[in-house]
Amino acid sequence: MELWVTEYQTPAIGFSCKSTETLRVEQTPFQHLSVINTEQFGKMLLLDGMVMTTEKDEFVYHEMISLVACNSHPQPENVLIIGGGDGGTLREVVRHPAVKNGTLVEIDERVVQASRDFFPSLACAFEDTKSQVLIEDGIKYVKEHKNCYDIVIVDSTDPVGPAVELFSKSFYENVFEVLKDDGMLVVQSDSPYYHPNVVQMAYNGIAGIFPLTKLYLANIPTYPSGLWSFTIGSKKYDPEKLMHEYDDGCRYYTRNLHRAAFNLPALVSKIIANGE
Ligand code: SPD
Repeated sequence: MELWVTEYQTPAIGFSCKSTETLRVEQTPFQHLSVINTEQFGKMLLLDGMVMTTEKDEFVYHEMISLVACNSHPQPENVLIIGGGDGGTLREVVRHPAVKNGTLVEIDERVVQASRDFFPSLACAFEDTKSQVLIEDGIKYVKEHKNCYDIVIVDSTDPVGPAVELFSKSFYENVFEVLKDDGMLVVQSDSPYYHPNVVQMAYNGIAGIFPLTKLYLANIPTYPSGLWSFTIGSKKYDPEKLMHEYDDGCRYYTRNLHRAAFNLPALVSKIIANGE
């Protein structure tokens, strides 16, 4: 019998994968977690029925959420990751030569454990000497720390369940405070095709606080519509301008793609200009 797993990306669109094996299904204290094996993308982690990462295309998201900021900040020494419990973003951050410390604050220990159990190529980051992994509420963490990070990366789920507040103005205000005077914030800001309202919410929330806000794009096959956005809020440096040219071993990110990713299709420019 064939087993197909579907993520309902909107009430009218589903993304289905043929599954060869169910590896884990559990309700954690925070969300529904599953790990399956798929014919097309290898192992896949889902939270609340949404695809978080897969073995075959994880590199796109993790390189793009990490390296754009790390290469555009002159001294990205201390980097804080909120969420990202699978470890993929941490892996990209700590391999950057200018980074001295990568701190991961993940609320759900079961996500970290699932990664340790099924995604060794992501979980390898947990053992890096530059890494620190804290099982804590990232929202509380940023309220309690001030002026200590060069970059904050919010590697959240989409704004449902525990991630809703990670898209709020008050959270962005606290992130502004946790950053040093020349710091940068990067968030994953959803699909311009399917969730333009989320793109706007993240962009406007950040632009209301940070002096410089820019959006960039990447193509991620397993995320809704394939076209995915990231938003950067910067206190000082222009995220389009390269201060480092580190792209060793990358499979998606290149220094040329860095610049290209900020060249937006007209429909996306219109969304962030609050058009329809
Ligand atoms: N639509 C899914 C967006 C998920 C973004 N975060 C994924 C976590 C991967 N480290």
